[in-house]
Amino acid sequence: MTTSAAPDRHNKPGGVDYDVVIIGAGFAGMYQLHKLRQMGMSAHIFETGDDVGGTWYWNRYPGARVDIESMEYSYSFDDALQQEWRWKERYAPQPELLEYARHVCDRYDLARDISFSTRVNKLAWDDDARSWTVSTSDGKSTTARYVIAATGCLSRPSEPTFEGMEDFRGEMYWTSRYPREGVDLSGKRVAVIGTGSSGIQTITTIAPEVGHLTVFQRTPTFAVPAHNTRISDQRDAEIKANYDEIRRLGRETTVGFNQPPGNVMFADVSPEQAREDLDKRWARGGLGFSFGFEDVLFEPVANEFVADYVRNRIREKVKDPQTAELLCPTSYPIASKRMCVDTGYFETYNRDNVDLVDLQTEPLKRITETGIRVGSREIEFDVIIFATGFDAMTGALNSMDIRNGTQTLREKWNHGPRTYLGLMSHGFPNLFMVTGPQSPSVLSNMMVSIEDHVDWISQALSDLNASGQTRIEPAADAEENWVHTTNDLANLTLMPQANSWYMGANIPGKERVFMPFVGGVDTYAQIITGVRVANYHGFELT
Ligand code: NA7
Repeated sequence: MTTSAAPDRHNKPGGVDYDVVIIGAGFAGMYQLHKLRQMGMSAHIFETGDDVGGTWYWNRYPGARVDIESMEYSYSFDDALQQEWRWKERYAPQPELLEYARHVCDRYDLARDISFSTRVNKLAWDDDARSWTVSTSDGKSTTARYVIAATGCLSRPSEPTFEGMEDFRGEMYWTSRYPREGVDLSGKRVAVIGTGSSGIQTITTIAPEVGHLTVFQRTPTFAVPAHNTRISDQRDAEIKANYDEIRRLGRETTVGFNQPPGNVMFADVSPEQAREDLDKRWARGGLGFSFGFEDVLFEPVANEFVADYVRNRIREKVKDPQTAELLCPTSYPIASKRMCVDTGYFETYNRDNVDLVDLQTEPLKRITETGIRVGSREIEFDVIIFATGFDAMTGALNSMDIRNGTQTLREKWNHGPRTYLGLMSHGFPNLFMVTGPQSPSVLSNMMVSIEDHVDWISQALSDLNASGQTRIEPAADAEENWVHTTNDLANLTLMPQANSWYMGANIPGKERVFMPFVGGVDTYAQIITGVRVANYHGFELT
């Protein structure tokens, strides 16, 4: 599926080429296309990559794996699809996720409406024609009544420049753009910069293969064991027999996936009971670990107790006490940065061929012809792997030149994103975002948030069509209220205390503002449904 379909211009009576242009053929864009087709609307996807899959197309680094259980990190919109697809592992690796994306693409015959290897550079709104002109990297432009940005929350890599990079004579790779044919690292001296999810998965996977591995850590990470395993036929059958119920229960949580029941306040249990609960969650593994106490993200004492529990686990795993202390996060509340799910990450530092460099005590000075200079020493490398993360949530949208005639979206969002419900932004009519900033998105099982948004947007378009209306835009005051609501909710929690990508703090110069909606997917789903039922309250439909 590496062909690039030429857009089939529909030249609809309204004067536009398509009812809808969708940007991105990841999980959001694919479902959106399928849904619009079912509604009888003409739609076309432009996708930068030469295949579907989004995140799972780009992130091919060693050990790349999802951190929500695959049986829940998958589409629920079609029972036949979820019954027929057989996930092999509790946490699917990247190749399996990409295979799933391709299967979905084939199953619903999506590729005929996708232009691959075609990046959207510019969007220009024409209020008289009530259409968007979409300019793409092939030099063409296409018009559409509506545009849906399914551009992903972690799709714009952050590639910090280090002095001297251009001098390095070895090989350099970025986890978010890792070569699809892989890299032979055997026997080589390898550096990994960054210890977020991508870094720790890469480190754990390549350590046994490389000659020597040096990890450059700026901030240590809280990681919970995945306890990854193959999914037995029995387990698969059990889940599939109860899939509807499992999906429903997942949607009724704040995070969009099932986890052991919590609903207790830390203050209401004894330290022994608290420890017992954490032991159980640790033994179960996965991101559900941090949801034992309802107040863990609100109450510093509760948070510190859970953080201390994890630090002690790290100390148990890492033999060298000095290295163990360096790996223990102390500078931010637990779960205020995205937690990682690991498979033997901390134990990797017990290997003779793995070293840790703490960039807080030995700052990274520059990259040289032969390696990296930190503190007062230079370490030689054959390969440097950058696992430095993403310009999250707003990066992909701001990388396009989106104009409404008087302003660009980038200018409007200069001091942080401004949206109504994370779905649209005032001044930019007929432009929807799937899992946009100020929606739950990255704080949830993305598949649930994607389906919720695609369903809402599709229903809105269907209602507009039915009433003969062709323009939708959030009102300025509704947007203002939502921006305040999302900020106020975030400020109730400990989350803004961390220098996280949720806060934009990983990008120099980016406005420090908490971007996702912290109120939970369950509450959020009720809000957007309520808005729709109340005749699109806060939106202006004309
Ligand atoms: P993350 O979680 O943003 O991790 C990036 C890592 O790179 C993190 O440890 C950063 O340290 C580090 N980093 C970034 N810039 C630098 C510079 N200039 N110098 C040294 N170290 C740096 O991205 P991932 O790709 O790992 O994971 C993203 C999400 O994907 C993850 O949360 C899951 O949802 C899946 P910092 O912490 O900023 O000090």
